[in-house]
Amino acid sequence: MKLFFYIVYPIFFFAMGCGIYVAYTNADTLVDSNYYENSTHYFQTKESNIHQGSCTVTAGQRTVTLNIEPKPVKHMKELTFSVTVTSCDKLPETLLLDLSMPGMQMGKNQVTLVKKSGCLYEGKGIIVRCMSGRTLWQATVLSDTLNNPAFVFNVRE
Ligand SMILES: [Cu+2]
Repeated sequence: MKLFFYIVYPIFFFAMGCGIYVAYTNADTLVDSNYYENSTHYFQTKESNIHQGSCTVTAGQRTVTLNIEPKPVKHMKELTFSVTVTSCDKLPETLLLDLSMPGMQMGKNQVTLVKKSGCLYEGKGIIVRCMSGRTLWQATVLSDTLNNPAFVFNVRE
């Protein structure tokens, strides 16, 4: 009987050791290394009230502010999108603003924002009316330097 435990115990601990080893080596694929960064980004993309004023998100040391005129922001109307970045050093003369619907595949809709003065970028575009009746849209500044800041807002009738 004693001999039986002498054999079973090493096998048991070996199996446990293997389990811990596998858990450690797989840990990186299960949990994002920038988990905290991603979660803060999530809170940044909560809905903003674009109808009252501009919306600001922070991107590292910079802040990115989106404004859409005229207000309230409506579908099928020519809109002026302005993005102000502080500070805007090392940024190109144009930025792309991607208009999409969260969780929905819409046609590609991108507005080219041209640097007007200082750190202000401006461009014109149209937000189409969605067949589903949903009005939640997301405007994303496509810039790796800025960590692709996104603004989520509801478009009015
Ligand atoms: Cu849609």
